[in-house]
Amino acid sequence: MSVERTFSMIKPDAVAAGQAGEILSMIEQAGFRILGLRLTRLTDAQARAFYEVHKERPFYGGLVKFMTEGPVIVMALEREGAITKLREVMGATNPANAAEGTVRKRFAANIERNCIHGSDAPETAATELRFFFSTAELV
Ligand code: 3AN
Repeated sequence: MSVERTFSMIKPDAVAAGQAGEILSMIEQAGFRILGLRLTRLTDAQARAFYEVHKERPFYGGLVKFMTEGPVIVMALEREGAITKLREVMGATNPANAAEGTVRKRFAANIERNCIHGSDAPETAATELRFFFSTAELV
């Protein structure tokens, strides 16, 4: 397995509930190095662009509304096999199906308000990292 980078975002539900510290701690304890981290609030246009792949899905409007309701924390992360490992730490999209000890099992309310985002493939990781971070700021 090679060292790779992935993108993650702590979503508005978890930031508002004061769960960001515990989620970050779970990420660090899983061996990730934090290369970049910022609190920001997505605009409607940013949320629409970020989730463009879901634009035909019935939940798209609700998802955009949720993702813009409050601040998020965006992160650039690095470790061996980062993309797969982060998805393990996150747990299944629907928290009802998430394994014990995962972020979504511990904190997520439902399939939409599910606390955390993580890139699902190398191409999306590269695109999503570029969406939020410049190469120069990732050290
Ligand atoms: P993941 O975040 O696990 O990669 P995706 O990419 O299928 O899952 O979905 C992106 C986001 O869209 C999810 N994190 C969740 O907030 C929302 N979402 C996915 N499926 C549904 C659904 N059936 N109903 C409502 N929201 C959904």
